Amino acid sequence: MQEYVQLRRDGAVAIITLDRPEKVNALDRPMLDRLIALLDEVARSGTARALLITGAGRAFSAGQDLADPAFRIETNFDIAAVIEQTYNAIVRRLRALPIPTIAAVNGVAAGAGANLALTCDIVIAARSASFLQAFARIGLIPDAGGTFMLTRLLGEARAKALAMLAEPLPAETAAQWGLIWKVVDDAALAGEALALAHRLASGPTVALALTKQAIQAASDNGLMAQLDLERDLQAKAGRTHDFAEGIAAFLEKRKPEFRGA
Ligand code: LHQ
Repeated sequence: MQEYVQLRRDGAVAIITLDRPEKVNALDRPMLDRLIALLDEVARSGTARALLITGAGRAFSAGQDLADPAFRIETNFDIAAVIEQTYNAIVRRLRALPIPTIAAVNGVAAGAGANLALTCDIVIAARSASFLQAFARIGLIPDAGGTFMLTRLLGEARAKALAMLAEPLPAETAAQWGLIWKVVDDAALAGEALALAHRLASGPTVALALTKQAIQAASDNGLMAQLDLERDLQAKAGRTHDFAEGIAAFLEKRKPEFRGA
């Protein structure tokens, strides 16, 4: 059976490709289930030190496959259950994964496809890419964490307009607005994203995981709680080999060799 989501390894980098280009990588239930299984595999392996997610062909993902037989309005399917079992499960995994996640947005990212990209820690996009909160076009609200990410990253004014108007946001504007990390020329995207993933994969993995945890917690915490958390997580970082290596390398004026522990 053809798999529409692929996982491969490039050294310490795990690469997940949404690979259904003829349907602009629209996500049907088997793809979503496989994506969950692959995220679990990456987490379980314990050897991947960065995860790169991208799309095959001209799009990143068109979001939910609206033609999926498992998604038929007339069967009165349980939309809440579907969301919990698929998109919410994916967002929870991406946020909890203790390695940096990078989305390389190669083309349009629509609906839940956009919001899965925005859930990644670092989003790098091709200049021709765009982000489309398509939900209002079909009478839905942004899901897959969209209302959270848009509001936290952009503020209510832009979040509401993007969600209610459902107009595509060009990648360059997304970068100017702080929705994503950066834009590169289309031809450079794959190379730059992989280089970024390798750079992160050779970093102090434990410190990066703790950084991710602290920054995500900052959305919910006040300053006092965040100071407590930073203290506790820094204590953990301070017990790693990579911290000792980082200090030694600095004093010896050489590049550190982090081993991710
Ligand atoms: C598609 C799709 C698609 C199926 C293109 N489905 N076939 C979660 C769970 C529970 C409830 C519901 O919601 C969710 C989350 C969601 O994600 S809801 C939002 C779903 N996504 C959309 O509404 C986006 C729909 N797609 C589009 O707006 C456009 O296709 C975009 C802007 C993504 C790309 O436009 P184009 O570059 O012009 O490509 P196209 O429209 O020609 O699409 C190419 C083919 O892919 C075409 O098939 P065909 O057989 O005619 O060549 C499309 O029908 C198919 N396709 N999106 N979501």
